[in-house]
Amino acid sequence: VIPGWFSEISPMWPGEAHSLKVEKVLFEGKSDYQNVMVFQSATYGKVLVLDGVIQLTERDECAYQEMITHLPLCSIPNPKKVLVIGGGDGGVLREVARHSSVEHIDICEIDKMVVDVSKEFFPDVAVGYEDPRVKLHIGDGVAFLKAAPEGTYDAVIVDSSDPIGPAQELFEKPFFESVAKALRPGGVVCTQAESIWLHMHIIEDIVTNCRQVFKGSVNYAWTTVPTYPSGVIGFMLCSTEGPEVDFKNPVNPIDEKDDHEKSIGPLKFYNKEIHAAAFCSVYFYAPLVIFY
Ligand code: AAT
Repeated sequence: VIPGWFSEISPMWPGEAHSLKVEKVLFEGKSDYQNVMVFQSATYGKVLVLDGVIQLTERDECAYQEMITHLPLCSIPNPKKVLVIGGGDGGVLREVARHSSVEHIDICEIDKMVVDVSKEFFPDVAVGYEDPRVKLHIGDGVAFLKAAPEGTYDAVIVDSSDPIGPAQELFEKPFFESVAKALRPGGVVCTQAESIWLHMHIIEDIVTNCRQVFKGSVNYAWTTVPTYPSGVIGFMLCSTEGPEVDFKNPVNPIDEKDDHEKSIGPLKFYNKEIHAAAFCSVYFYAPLVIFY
């Protein structure tokens, strides 16, 4: 550990630790679920850390939040009802709000401290909560989905932390079964699905489970986020049986004319080329071929 630097050390990425220079620690707290920390970094703006793991930085959060949201929502026409699991910082809400067709957004975040801290330290992210379509539920996403009425949502976005800690069940088969039930026919889910460089075993399990549960399409996409472990993060995109969803060819572009009125600023990362590119396979890394 280098004094004055934050190093992200975890058994989920043994033998490596990305480090950021700390200018100032702004918040440290312990919620019922996890340790919560915010610091000002020298080069990535403010950083939100849960149990020692970086959840977002001001500089590169756009790459993650835009991709996890627009990969599913731009793949179906007229999404109306959207559910976000996790994502208490509000960044995914901000991105969902760009879609004018959306009428209602439920979010179920387990930890109220994440919501409060984001509102205090990350106003450009928590701005997502200002949209009147948003309804916040504080609770466990697993229980929320079990109780959700069948066939309700057009899209479910699982913006979850890593599977060590409160998010563990969000990576397991019973959870995917509840997601499938809560979706309408031809509805879509996008889940945070870890790194192709570090977590092939986790990804393989997710793919196996999703192939059994989701009877529409099952695809893996990935993008770059420099402050996530290995600088890469992936997403599992699946649809339920119903109108066919071709994730690689987005049918529902974002009308950026609307963004100004919603005061959420322009897109910084997502566009339709990067959407299609996110699904390309990495042939030099043999195990990835299983996806195609
Ligand atoms: N938006 C980018 C940051 C995240 S946030 C992940 C969120 O999931 C956290 O706020 C955490 O409190 C919440 N969470 C964890 N478990 C549950 C649960 N069971 N139900 C509801 N919410 C939950 C993602 C960071 C990815 C990190 C990659 N290394």
